[in-house]
Amino acid sequence: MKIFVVPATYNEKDNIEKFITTLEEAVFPKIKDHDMHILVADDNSPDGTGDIVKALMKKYKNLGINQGPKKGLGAAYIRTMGYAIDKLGADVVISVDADFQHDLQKIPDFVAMIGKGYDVVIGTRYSGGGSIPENWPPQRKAFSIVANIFVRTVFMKFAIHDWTGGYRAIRKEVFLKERSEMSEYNGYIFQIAFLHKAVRDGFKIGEVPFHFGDRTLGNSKIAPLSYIINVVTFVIATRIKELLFGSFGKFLVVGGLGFVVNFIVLKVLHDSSKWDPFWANLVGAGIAIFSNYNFNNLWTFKDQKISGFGTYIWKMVQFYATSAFGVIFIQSGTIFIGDKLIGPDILLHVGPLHVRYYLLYFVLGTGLLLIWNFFIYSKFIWKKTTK
Ligand SMILES: Nc1nc2c(ncn2[C@@H]2O[C@H](COP(=O)(O)OP(=O)(O)OP(=O)(O)O)[C@@H](O)[C@H]2O)c(=O)[nH]1
Ligand SMILES: [Mg+2]
Repeated sequence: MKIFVVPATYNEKDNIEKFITTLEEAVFPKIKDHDMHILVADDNSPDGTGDIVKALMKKYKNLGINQGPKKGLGAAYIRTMGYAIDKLGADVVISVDADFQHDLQKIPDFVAMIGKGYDVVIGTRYSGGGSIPENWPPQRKAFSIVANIFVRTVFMKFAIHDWTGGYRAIRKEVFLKERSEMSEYNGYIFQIAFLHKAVRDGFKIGEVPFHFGDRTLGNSKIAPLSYIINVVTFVIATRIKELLFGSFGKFLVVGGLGFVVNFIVLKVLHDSSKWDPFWANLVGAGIAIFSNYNFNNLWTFKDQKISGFGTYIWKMVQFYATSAFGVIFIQSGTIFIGDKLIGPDILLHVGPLHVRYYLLYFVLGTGLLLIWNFFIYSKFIWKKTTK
């Protein structure tokens, strides 16, 4: 494979020469079966980093530089990885910091993992022997750890241990697939956004634990406060969009349709056919659950569509059972508990509105019911099977 190590540089004149010679003299000789290159992603560093690289290019023929205006770390990676893949025939690109915080001796491990069939290999500081610098002040350590736990939890992707790091090997196919969606993530948020899309698209992610060193030369470019704000906003906004436009949003639409079906059947049977409202509603609810089951199967969870008549019937029985359980124990149960503990008849004055408490229990109970149903549907009835 043709592999390009792509260090991002902005004013790294103190580090870049040693960085390149380390790769060329102490790392690449250990990788026998692949064609190794370096393409520096430099944003016209005013300190002359580019000139140092150009001087070294006379000595190392597998060394190149891709320069452009400073638009942030993500933009630099997209530009330079894109150049390596589009113009220079790279099969794999490896992003790495140029300040020696990423242990270069791990590059053979990244390459080996790609060789084993992983599409993206991430360097991880938080699992299996990885670590962050001992001498970091406690608040920086805490932020780094908490930020990763936060991302893993909000995305519900616990198997990935390092979302924010920048040490990664990426197969060309992944880059080409995700590139068009990456243009808005210019800064450090690029790391989280790219990985999130690769995971979403089912690419196989591997991990290489490493010790994250401290910067000893040159200056840090990261602005901690704006970075924290960006991470939180990106992760939460992405998750909400994913839920609303993803399966949770569809589940709500299907449920809303079920509600309408229930209502119409109740009304028709009661008004026109003079049924007792209890029985009319029972039939309406039964038909609504049937409609929910089928629309969820065909639309909400279509990627896990149930097929085969036996499974279809068996899962439908489970669906009716969990729906009934939810209505009886969770929705009605909430009303029951509220009623017993607080009472149904207290009037709440919200501006011109006079709401009785039992209606609040109903709203709360329905909210809990939705969460229960979605949980059971996505984790059991239409459980995702791994590739
Ligand atoms: N091309 C380019 N490189 C950048 C830019 N910002 C940062 N870098 C490089 O990206 C790498 C990571 O940036 P750092 O400033 O080291 O960030 P950090 O590692 O989180 O912070 P420290 O621990 O203080 O070093 C370094 O090699 C930087 O030179 C940018 O806007 N453009
Ligand atoms: Mg650094």
